[in-house]
Amino acid sequence: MTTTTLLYGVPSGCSFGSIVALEWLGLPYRLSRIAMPEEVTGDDYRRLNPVGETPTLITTDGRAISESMAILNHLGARGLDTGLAFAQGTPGFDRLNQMLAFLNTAFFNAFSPLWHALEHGSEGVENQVLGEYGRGRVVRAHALLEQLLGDRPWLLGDQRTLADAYFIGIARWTQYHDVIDRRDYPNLQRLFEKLEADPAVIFAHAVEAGRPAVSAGGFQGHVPLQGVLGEFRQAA
Ligand SMILES: N[C@@H](CCC(=O)N[C@@H](CS)C(=O)NCC(=O)O)C(=O)O
Repeated sequence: MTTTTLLYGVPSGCSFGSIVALEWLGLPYRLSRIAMPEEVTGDDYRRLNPVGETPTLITTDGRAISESMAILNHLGARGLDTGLAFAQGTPGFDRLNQMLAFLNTAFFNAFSPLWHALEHGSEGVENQVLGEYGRGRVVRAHALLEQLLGDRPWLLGDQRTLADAYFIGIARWTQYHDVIDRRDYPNLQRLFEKLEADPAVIFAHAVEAGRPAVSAGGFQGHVPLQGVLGEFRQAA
């Protein structure tokens, strides 16, 4: 039996949502900090996740799971009593999975052209085309999500779920890409502000920034990648 360990990416990885989820669920867990793009694309990290992306979760029985949706569904199944997730085969599960899938595809991918332009230092026409294409996709994704949320308190309605945890890790990317003013989407702005004031979100920001962080959940400290690899080999 190992302790659940989340390998999260800095700066500003989508793994942020999995940190918030772990805090909300109150499960005991450790974190392992992975620098992007250097460490995440290295041979050591790829032993855990051949795709070379964060997040990766090491489960209590020593398995490595990657892809945020798979990780969130795995964690959710371990905390059904919290109401943050639902049992597979129930309408709640389908609704949560549908929302996670929207966030993981339409919302997440809308930013891809903008990340590409920023990370590859695109210039001239290439930069302009990627910028306009990305802006259009981010606007559309925000408009759709604004409609899906409506005037309800959380993405799935009255109840906070892991979809809200995942949302906040992606929504904050507009700080890198100045393509929308979230105040044009008042429902999303309201949700964003509420989540930014949440102790688990404040904790995740502090962790990413390398500041002292106060866990309201079951955080048991950091472990270096080499430590995770050693344990992973032992469990295999
Ligand atoms: N489909 C994956 C996408 C994961 C992904 O793209 N992760 C990014 C950070 S948000 C990453 O690790 N990028 C590697 C890099 O920047 O080199 C998921 O949902 O977990």
